[in-house]
Amino acid sequence: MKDTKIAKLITAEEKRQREGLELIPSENYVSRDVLTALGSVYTNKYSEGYPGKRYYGGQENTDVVESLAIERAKELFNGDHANVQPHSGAPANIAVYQSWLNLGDTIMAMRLDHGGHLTHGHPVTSSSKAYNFVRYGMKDIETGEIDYDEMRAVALKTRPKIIIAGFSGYTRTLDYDKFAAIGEECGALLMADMAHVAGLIAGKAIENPLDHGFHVLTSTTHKTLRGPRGGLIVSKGIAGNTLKAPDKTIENLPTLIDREVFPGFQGGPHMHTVAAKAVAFREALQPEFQAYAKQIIANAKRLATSLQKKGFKLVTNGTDNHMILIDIPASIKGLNGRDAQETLDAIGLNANCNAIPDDTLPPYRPSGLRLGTPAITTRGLKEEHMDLIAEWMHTALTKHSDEKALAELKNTVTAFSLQFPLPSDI
Ligand code: DSN
Repeated sequence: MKDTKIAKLITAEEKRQREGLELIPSENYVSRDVLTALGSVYTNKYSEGYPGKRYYGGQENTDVVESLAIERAKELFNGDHANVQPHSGAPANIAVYQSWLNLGDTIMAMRLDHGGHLTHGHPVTSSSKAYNFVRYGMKDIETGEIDYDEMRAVALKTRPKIIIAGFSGYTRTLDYDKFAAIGEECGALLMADMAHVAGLIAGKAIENPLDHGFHVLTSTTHKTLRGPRGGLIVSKGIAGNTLKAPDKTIENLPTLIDREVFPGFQGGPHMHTVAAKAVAFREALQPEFQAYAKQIIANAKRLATSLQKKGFKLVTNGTDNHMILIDIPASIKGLNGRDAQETLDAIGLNANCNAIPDDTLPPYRPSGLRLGTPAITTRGLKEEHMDLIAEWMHTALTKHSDEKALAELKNTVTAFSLQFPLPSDI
């Protein structure tokens, strides 16, 4: 590479990733094939429109690439239709909102302080200004159980047009049948924002909302799903002519969504990313992906138990998925989530600070530390390694001002991590 500054920074980032362990639950390590597709000449091509209906010429290859990505996504998630063009999860969510709602309509989503995502109506986002958000949340923070009775009561009173199941900071299982029953009773579109758990669904380690009465799934493609950074929408319904505005019916969802992604919200798709999504979807269709998905959960459960044995207080007292949320002030006196993140960064364990329910600390220095096992599972770590990670975390956080102890731990983590190559190195 002629740009030596950037070349050095790529090498430095490869080293950082090889010598540490990625515990941020929304990150992963992609295969060499995904990187090859991302770095391909498809980045040179404009492809506004959809396969067979483009606004530029020269689409004989892009049409096949996008069609493969669509067919593989449908197969992975048991959908009637897939749109693989959203640039990420936020555009995917906005495209669904805009395809189904009028300005001012009501959406029901998880309380943000109980794990709901920014795009589910956080006051700082544009969707919060366009739509009216109502909430459901946990009945009991100790178990994480959702208060479905209250959810139903609020839904019947406010009549949301969309109910969203999904989160970026929740560690328990959602009961999709209960969501579907409430949605049916109040006539709402059922949308699952599965960004965090898409790989667990694709790997059949947890239930697929589309098999439980949901109408549409949105996702990113780079978390548990282990593809390039990007977005995805899979729905029920029948695709029709995108040039004509159809009635807002469930059957017409594919057409409504396609029109809203392009030209409604985005311009040209990023075809190099679409090619990399197709590669990742093929990988997720292989039997070994199911073993990976199950191992993510087994690792998360073991890590949760190991951390509890070391005295860490976990929000909901455990996990059913890939994610763990630690209440840091309740675990280590005098530390908050950001202190913990920075201390662990120093020894090569990367996690991220996160708010906990009813957090009294501000978002930049919240009480929680969010961990996840997708990336370390990709790397090949198993249950027994979780005990080591819990041990290192405990030592680092209890000796957080002991530079010598942290330097020794950094060496230990580096030596350990180098035994598990990145998939792109294999
Ligand atoms: N930023 C993602 C996460 O870390 O959960 C969600 O968009």
